[in-house]
Amino acid sequence: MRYLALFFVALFFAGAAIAEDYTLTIKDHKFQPAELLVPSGKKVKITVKNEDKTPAEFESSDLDREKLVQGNSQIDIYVGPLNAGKYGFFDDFHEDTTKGTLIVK
Ligand SMILES: [Cu+2]
Repeated sequence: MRYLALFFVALFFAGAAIAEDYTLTIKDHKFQPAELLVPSGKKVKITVKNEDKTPAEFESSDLDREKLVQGNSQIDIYVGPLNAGKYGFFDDFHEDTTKGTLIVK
């Protein structure tokens, strides 16, 4: 019985460590959604799907991330646990049109 309780405690902490999944799509050189809402204090996995034919580079100095996304492909980015606030990001290859904000609440 005691071991069973320990098992559930371990399961609980394992669950807390698993990242929540979010998707960010790049289409026609725009991020969809332009504002992505994620929870504070949690590890977050963001899949960046590039539906354009041209490569993009997901970049954020706020999040300290920079990663190439080839055309018609996707990458995963892990961030957090983050404090509540707003974190800007953009496509370094199309900085004028392709930008967004990660809103952490
Ligand atoms: Cu860059």
